[in-house]
Amino acid sequence: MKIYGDPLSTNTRKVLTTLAELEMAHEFVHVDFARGEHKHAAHLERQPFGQMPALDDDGFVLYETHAMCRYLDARAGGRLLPSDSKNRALADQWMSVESANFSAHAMKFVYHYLLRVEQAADVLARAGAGLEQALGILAKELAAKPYIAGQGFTLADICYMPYFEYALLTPAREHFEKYPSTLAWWSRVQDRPSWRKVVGRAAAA
Ligand SMILES: N[C@@H](CCC(=O)N[C@@H](CS)C(=O)NCC(=O)O)C(=O)O
Repeated sequence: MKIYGDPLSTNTRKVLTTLAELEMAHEFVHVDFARGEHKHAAHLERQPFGQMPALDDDGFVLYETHAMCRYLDARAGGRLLPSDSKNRALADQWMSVESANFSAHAMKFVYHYLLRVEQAADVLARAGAGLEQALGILAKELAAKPYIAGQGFTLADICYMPYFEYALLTPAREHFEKYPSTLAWWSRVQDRPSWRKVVGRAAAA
C-alpha cells in the first residue's frame, strides 16, 4: 500500500490518520507540495486533477480522500464507520458536510494567514460567516455526543481534524471560540496517538 502526498497537506493527513488508527502497514511517498510536484506528470498519472493524496494498492490506484479513507477502513474490516445503516449514513452526512460546508471556509484563513496566499477582506468575511454557520450546526451535535457521528470515533472525526489544527492557528479561532463544544471535541481528539503520529511525521519531514 503506497500513499502519495505531503505530510503537511490536510487531505493527506486524513488518509495518514486513518492508516494510523487502523495500524495498517504502508509506504509513504512524499510528493512535495511546495515544489509543485503534485502537478508533475508522474503524479498526474495517479491523480489526474493534480491534487493530493493518491493511493496505490498493488496497482489499484485511487484518488479522492474520502473514497480512500472508506476503502482503507473496509480493507481493515470497517472499524472506523458504524455498521448499522442509520449511524453509517450520519457519518457519511458529516463527511459530506466537511467537504461541502466547512473546509473551504477554514482553508481561506489557512491560505491567508499560514500559506501567505492573500485573500481579499470580503472573501475572509464570507469565509468567517460560512465557518460560523457550519460550526454552529456541528456544535449542536457535539453538545450531546462525544464524537461527530455519535458515541464512537469515526472517519467523520478524522475528516475535520486537519482543518481544526490549522484554522485554530489563525484569527478564525474567534469563530471556534463561540462554540465551546467544538473546542471540547478538538481537545478530546487531538491527543489520539494516530493524530500525534501524523503531526510528528510532518514535523520530522
Ligand atoms: N477532492 C480532493 C481534494 C484534494 C485537495 O484539494 N488536495 C490539496 C492538498 S490538501 C491539493 O492538492 N491542492 C492543490 C490543488 O488543488 O491544486 C480529495 O478529496 O482528495
